[in-house]
Amino acid sequence: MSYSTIDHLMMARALRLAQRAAFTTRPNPMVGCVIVQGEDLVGEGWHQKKGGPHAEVFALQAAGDRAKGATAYVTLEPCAHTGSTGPCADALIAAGVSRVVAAMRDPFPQVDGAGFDKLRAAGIAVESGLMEAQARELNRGFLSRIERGRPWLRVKLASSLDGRSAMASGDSKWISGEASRRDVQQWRARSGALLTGAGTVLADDPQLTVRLGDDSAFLPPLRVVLDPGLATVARGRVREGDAPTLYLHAPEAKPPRGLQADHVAVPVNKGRFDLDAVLRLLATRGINEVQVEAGATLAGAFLAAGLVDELLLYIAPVLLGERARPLFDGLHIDAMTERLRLRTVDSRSIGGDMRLLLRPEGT
Ligand code: AOF
Ligand code: ZN
Repeated sequence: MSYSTIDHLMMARALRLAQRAAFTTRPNPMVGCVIVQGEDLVGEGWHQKKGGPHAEVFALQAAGDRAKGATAYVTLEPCAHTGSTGPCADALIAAGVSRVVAAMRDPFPQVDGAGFDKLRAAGIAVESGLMEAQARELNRGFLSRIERGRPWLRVKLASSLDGRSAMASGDSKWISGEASRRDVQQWRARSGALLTGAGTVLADDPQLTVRLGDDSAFLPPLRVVLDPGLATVARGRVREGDAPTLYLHAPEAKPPRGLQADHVAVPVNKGRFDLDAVLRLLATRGINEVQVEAGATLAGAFLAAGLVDELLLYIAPVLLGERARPLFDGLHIDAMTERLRLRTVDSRSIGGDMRLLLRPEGT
């Protein structure tokens, strides 16, 4: 399939529109739509929140009569199902659009090609795959949940230049600078869940809420605490603030009488949480992206289990010395041939720190 410059420009615009809802669409995907008549942009829109109109509906509304004979660019296959709104495929047909260009097929079981089929059956020219890599990147959380049955997993870490994550005492306040800590808030806001361990609750007492520092709208992420014995349910700021909290515990743990907090038992193997089961459980709750903000034990366990999709690493220009804690516990690598390779997806400086976004090879 060959696409024109206009095609590329319009899809790029639709992708940017989609991204406006990064903090608000969950668990739905981010979707943008641009409608073009000849070379004129006649309507555009994006899906803002679950339960609200889809991107195509806003764009068609804006275009009105000018949608007749136009091309619609959509970052995801138009839906074929009646969910919170009527099928977008039907709306595009009714508006008289003559060509639909999608970035990718929607793997959501109720759509999954049925939207394209509807459009084609109505005589509309349908093309899919324009800027697909960018569209997949945008919705990597949603796609992970639908295609793999588990959320996209990001581990956020702050380290010293010598790769240390905390002092031997557990003290880690603060390794990264203020600008880095502000930057983390953006990543929290796009996450469906922020996951930590009981050890971190006791050592750092994080609140795990989103503080963007402006009035941007966001959905508060679910705070998830892995606490085998439910030892922290009565303490910790993770219970405070305007966000839900979920405790995951070992099956044998006895919830204290009158425990109000949401809690679910998860299989534990040899004293360790079945992390795959943890992620599957979160997927059933509509979580697209999980951000782990914990210590070396949990970060190492997720990495050793092969469940990490990306590392968000802030490296501060400080040295903590050899008695400080490593970034990952439990990674036993003896030979160069066993080394865990990562690919640098993005690197930039934030304040005086370096920020790296890394993905294991093959992700
Ligand atoms: C589209 N355009 O803008 C979006 C689509 O909860 P509902 O009823 O809104 O349906 C959500 C599903 O619809 C979602 O899982 C995804 O498959 C699709 N999202 N489709 O045509 C849009 N947001
Ligand atoms: Zn739709």
